[in-house]
Amino acid sequence: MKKVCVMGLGYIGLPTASVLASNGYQVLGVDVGQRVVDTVNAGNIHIEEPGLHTVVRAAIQSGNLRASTVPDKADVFILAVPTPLDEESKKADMHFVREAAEAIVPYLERDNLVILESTSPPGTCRNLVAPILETSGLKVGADLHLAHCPERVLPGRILTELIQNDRVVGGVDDVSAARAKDLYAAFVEGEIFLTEVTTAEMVKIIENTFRDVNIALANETALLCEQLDIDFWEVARLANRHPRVNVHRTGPGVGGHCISVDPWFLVGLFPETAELIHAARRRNDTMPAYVVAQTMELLSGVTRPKVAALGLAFKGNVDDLRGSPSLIVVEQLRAQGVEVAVHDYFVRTAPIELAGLDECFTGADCVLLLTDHNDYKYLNPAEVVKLTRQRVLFDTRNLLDHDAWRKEGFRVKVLGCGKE
Ligand code: SAJ
Repeated sequence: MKKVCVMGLGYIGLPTASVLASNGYQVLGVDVGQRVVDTVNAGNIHIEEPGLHTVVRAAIQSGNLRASTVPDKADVFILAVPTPLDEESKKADMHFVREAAEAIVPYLERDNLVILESTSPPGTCRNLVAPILETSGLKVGADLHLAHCPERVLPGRILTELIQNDRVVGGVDDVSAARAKDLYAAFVEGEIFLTEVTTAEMVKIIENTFRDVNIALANETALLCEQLDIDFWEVARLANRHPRVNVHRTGPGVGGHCISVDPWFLVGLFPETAELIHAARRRNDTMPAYVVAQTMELLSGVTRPKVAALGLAFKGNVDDLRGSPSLIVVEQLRAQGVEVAVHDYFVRTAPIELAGLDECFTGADCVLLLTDHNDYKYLNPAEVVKLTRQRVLFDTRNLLDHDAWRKEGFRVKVLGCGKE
């Protein structure tokens, strides 16, 4: 039986550790948090993810999964620690990767395989991880194997996507890539593609950068359409009839912990060259303030205005608040003296107080739709109108049935539409 040591028991490390354990590997999960270790050893979980509790409990009961704060000798080491963005420098904060790599050095033996799963700036395996591993006296590529296998799973669907998604595996040499493929082949049903290590790092970053740049183009197009007094959504719908065009959706900004973060890793490495990527990031980051300015315009002349903000999560149908543009919009409106009541169908705990729908609408001068949770489509404007003070709707996601709201006397503003 092969021994695997997984460094980091978060959103990626814990599911990976428990899936490997349920496929017959003997897995030690390592985390710096004693509470995390105790929780996992008791067969419980410290993060929300559908199906994860069952897999972890089974893995612990089988005896194949154990958690600890210290690593141990193993055949394979997987680094699955966070790589956050340093908000000051806008560069990747690599201290978790550095510390995890340093922590396994005393346990490394000839022929071990080390895999970096964390999304990292291209060059990390060769320039940061390999030199740390070589302080063991073993040479990467000769005595040790090193590969990058970036995670690509969507929170909420992690266990399914961990198994079904295709994987890209990049090795410092062919043997490293082949050895890493053998490990993932134990549970991955998608295709596994082998490549060179820095290429694999770039693949992951460019997937999310591609999306960010396309969303920036949609946002900029929406601003242009507003100036032209035309409708962005009509422009996008018709342009997308072209077989090679896919205009993305405009919105109040780009949130989450991936798309709004990863492009900075390239800008941080190559500030001179990554001009387009930087400009796209800046464009997307202007959107919350633009929505605030438009809302203030809709509220002009209103004394002691109140806004009913719908949706706090960073995107529809999830409870995740990380990097949510809705939070920025709410904070900026409040900073301008607007009373904002916030509703969300999914979010349970938030840094700001949440309200029920009725409480939210009562006395509101503007209904501001920020997150495209599907359930908002079923709001009945004939009921909403009984509670609000003024009949104004600002839909930043083009989600609602605008004719139905207009029928109840609402003035309807849609982000990207010049004409109301
Ligand atoms: N958004 C728009 N307009 C669009 C699409 C998205 O404004 O047309 C906004 C969303 O509202 C949200 C943000 O962008 O605020 C990001 O949402 P998303 O659904 O595009 O992406 P994430 O962050 O949930 O997950 C992404 C995925 N990557 C790609 O689609 C290339 C996922 O597959 C990755 O696993 C994940 O990043 C990750 O972990 O890197």
